Amino acid sequence: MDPAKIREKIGRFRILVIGRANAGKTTILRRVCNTRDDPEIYDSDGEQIDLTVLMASRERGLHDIENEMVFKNNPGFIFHDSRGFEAGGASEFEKVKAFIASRSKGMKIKNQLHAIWYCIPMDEAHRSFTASEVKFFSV
Ligand SMILES: Nc1nc2c(ncn2[C@@H]2O[C@H](COP(=O)(O)OP(=O)(O)OP(=O)(O)O)[C@@H](O)[C@H]2O)c(=O)[nH]1
Ligand SMILES: [Mg+2]
Repeated sequence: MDPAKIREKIGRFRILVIGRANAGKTTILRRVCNTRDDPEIYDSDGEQIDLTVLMASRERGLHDIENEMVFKNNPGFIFHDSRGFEAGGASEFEKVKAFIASRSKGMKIKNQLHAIWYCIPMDEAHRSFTASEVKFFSV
């Protein structure tokens, strides 16, 4: 299929970003989207989540993998943010796996994941992947 047609069908490019807390995920996304703004967060029903609310809700809003993160100046990209597997251990890993599986089942290409970015801070790049991460890549 013609790439321009695929682009038309996809509408917005959907990317899952995985990396431990403080890995620099949001910084990279800002750079990619060429903005200094904070992202806007939408739940899976498309309702905007108010990030001026309590800190605990803000944390949940920003790091719930189901939520969509969009920078206002660059709405062509939708990001799903996961804190990687250190933050929640096995349960976070299962959540990410389930999310990827459910997104791959959808018939509509616009709801599928178009890319997965795994962020590894360069000062940790020498660390080899753990068994669970290797398993993740083979799913
Ligand atoms: N030295 C250095 N610091 C960075 C780099 N990228 C980001 N930082 C800093 O690292 C801190 C965390 O960056 P974020 O982009 O918020 O990281 P994050 O992965 O989104 O963090 P969480 O959302 O909490 O999981 C910030 O203080 C950034 O300024 C980098 O390439 N080098
Ligand atoms: Mg972040």
